[in-house]
Formats: sequence, structure tokens, C-alpha cells
Amino acid sequence: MSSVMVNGTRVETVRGDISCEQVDAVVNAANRALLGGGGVDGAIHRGAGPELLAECKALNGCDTGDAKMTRGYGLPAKHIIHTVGPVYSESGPNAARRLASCHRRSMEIAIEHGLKSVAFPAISCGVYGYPVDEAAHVAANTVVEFVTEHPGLELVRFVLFNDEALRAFSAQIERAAGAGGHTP
Ligand code: AR6
Repeated sequence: MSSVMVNGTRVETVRGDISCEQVDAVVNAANRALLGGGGVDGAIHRGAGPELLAECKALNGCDTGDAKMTRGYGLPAKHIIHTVGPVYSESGPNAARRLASCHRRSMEIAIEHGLKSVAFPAISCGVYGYPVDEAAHVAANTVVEFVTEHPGLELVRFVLFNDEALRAFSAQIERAAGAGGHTP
């Protein structure tokens, strides 16, 4: 677990199930169809209920690296920002750029809608096969850079499912915050 302040935004890591997070928006690690799946996507659809699938059907899918928002329905979170991470083995040199784009687009949408708190899972680190240390490096750099340039978010929380991911994301956030952030 770690917590740093960067330009007025708290950036933190916790261990847990993202579908239980009480924040303005949880980010879903979805696929391009946006019609549900396993892992984070399964937990979010189960928690939100069938109305979520109905809203997702009207979105006409989502490109890799982009994001689209829905209501949270039965989740404690008010909104869900669905993003599509890269499949690591298919993305070659584009993997990091696409993963960074997922994080950036999700935070842009949150700010556009006046949201203050966003929770991310370890996008692409499950079925999509992104090595967790590499993904943590990209996610931490992208979030720290984004909040340094865009004030408005009060909280960006990474919700990790296991100790390996928690350790990797905590270390990378502390490193990325480095000169810019401070530990309270
Ligand atoms: N809360 C937080 N983290 C979780 C949870 C949870 N409830 N469940 C799993 N994780 P994944 P991806 C962790 O596979 O790699 C789906 O079928 C998990 O341990 O959910 O982006 C979609 O429909 C891993 O570290 O997402 C897509 O088809 C991380 O979250 C595809 O999988 C991401 O694992 C997306 O694959």
C-alpha cells in the first residue's frame, strides 16, 4: 500500500476488489465489444447488474486505448469508465503507448464530467498478458504525468488483486512521484 500527493491529487495503491470501490468512477478492463467478460469485467458486470449490459450495447464497442463511460447501476461507484487495454503478445512496440492511452483517456473523461475520484485496476495484467512490472511502470508514469498537468482529480487509486501487483504498482508510483510528489 502506498500514497503520494502529486499537484493536489492523491495517488494511492490498495489491495482489493475494484467492484467494491466507492468512488466517482471505477475503470473497467474491458474488451472491444464492451459486452462483458471475465476478471475485472466479470466482477463489474455482476455487481452492476443487467442494466449495464443494456447501456453497453448502445455504445458500439470501443477501440484499444480508448474509453467510454456508463452509469454504475448496482455498484457502489457512480460511474464506470470502460477502457480496452492492449493484448501484450499482439501489440509489439505499441503496447506501452496503448496502455498509457487507456489511463490518459479514462482520466480525461473523468475530468470532462467533473468527477473527483477514480479507481483503476491493473489494466491488461490478466487475460491480456501484460507483465505486471512493465504495466505498473507505464501506468504510474502516465498517471503522475497526467495529474501534474491536469489539476481537478482528488484521488486516483489503483486497486490490485494480489500482492505481486500491489508491490509492483506501489514501487512504481513512489518512483514516478519522486521529485514531483511527496509522501504525507
Ligand atoms: N478487482 C481488481 N482486480 C482484479 C479483479 C477485481 N475484481 N479481478 C481480476 N483482477 P483482467 P485484462 C486483476 O483479466 O488483462 C476480460 O475477460 C487481475 O488479477 O480482468 O485487461 C475482458 O472482458 C489482473 O491483475 O483484464 C477482456 O476480454 C488485472 O485485474 C479481458 O479480460 C486485469 O485482469 C481483459 O483482460
